[in-house]
Amino acid sequence: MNAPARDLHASPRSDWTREDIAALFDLPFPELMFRAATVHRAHFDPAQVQTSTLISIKTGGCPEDCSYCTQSVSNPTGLKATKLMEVEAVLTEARAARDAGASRFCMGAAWRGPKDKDLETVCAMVEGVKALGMETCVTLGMLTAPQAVRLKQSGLDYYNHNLDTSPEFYRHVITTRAYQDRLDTLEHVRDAGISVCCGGIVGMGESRQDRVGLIHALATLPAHPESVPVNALVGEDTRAVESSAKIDPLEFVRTIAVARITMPKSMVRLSAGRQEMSEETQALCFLAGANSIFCGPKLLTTPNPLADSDRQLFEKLGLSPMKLPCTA
Ligand code: SAM
Ligand code: DTB
Ligand code: SF4
Repeated sequence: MNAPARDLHASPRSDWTREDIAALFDLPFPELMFRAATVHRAHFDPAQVQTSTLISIKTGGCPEDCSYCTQSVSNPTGLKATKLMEVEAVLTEARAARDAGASRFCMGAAWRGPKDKDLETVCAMVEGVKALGMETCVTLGMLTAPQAVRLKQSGLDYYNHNLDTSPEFYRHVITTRAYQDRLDTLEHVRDAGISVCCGGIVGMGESRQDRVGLIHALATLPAHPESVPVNALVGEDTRAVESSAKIDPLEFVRTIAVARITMPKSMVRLSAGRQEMSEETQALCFLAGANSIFCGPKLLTTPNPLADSDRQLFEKLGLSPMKLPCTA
């Protein structure tokens, strides 16, 4: 076992090397799970799982060519493009999500980046959702520094912007924006004082080395993202789905475990892909240190487990929804 265990109470490291991370991925599964579960317990109650609800406030017709995305015009999925929702309609959905137990409401728009006029509408949504007592998160594509400051003024808690994959594999996934563009947006968000939600997708035909590269890029950011969503590729009729085999469930669990060990204080979110996952795989993800999920029947455009089946799963596993305020 080449990956040395670290002092659990040391402050989170930002100097991980690719070799360190590859060595973690290579650990025998029981050792990897033990280490991840130990790190998880040092910072969180492993029986508590934070729940967020997603809503697509502007769907489809996106000019970016992300090969995995059902909302890109480069993937003719037949998805109907919509206009930006009205503020009141969004608040009605937020109330329902809160009453169903979600502590965070995440609003996603299929944009390359927001126009300033649309940003004002999103800011009104953020203010309204905050007034309901929920945490807020938005994902609107690339942001300029002043746009990030404007979102902060509206009270936004989190901005989701993913690195998606390793720097090397990135060009196989998206050509209309660069990895550096993503890093720039993350810097604007962090500088504005908004918490960062940043992760990626696995199962797009990338290699183990690319998964190592993704975790390395996340764990060596100037500060670890407060939330790290790990998505398994979902959807139909996209170029990524057509050209890649499904990720092996145990490799997905390993990715969660390595994210937990390298970013010990972050919320690690078991994100897209739960609908296709067995209860056993989800249980292994929670053992590996995942402590957040999306709840509700839909992600942005694709299905997610129904509230009842998540309730049953939580009951079987003795898990409970994390109470606000959570630590991230
Ligand atoms: N347009 C914005 C952007 O790209 O930042 C916001 C929305 S986008 C849907 C947010 C993230 O969701 C993507 O970066 C990607 O990591 C994830 N995602 C999108 N489509 C996915 C899919 N089909 N399967 C898994 N994850 C997906
Ligand atoms: C993230 O990393 N995963 C969520 C959220 N951030 C916005 C999105 C998942 C989208 C899955 C595909 C869909 O439903 O369109
Ligand atoms: Fe557009 Fe975001 Fe989808 Fe890329 S991931 S096509 S930027 S909505």
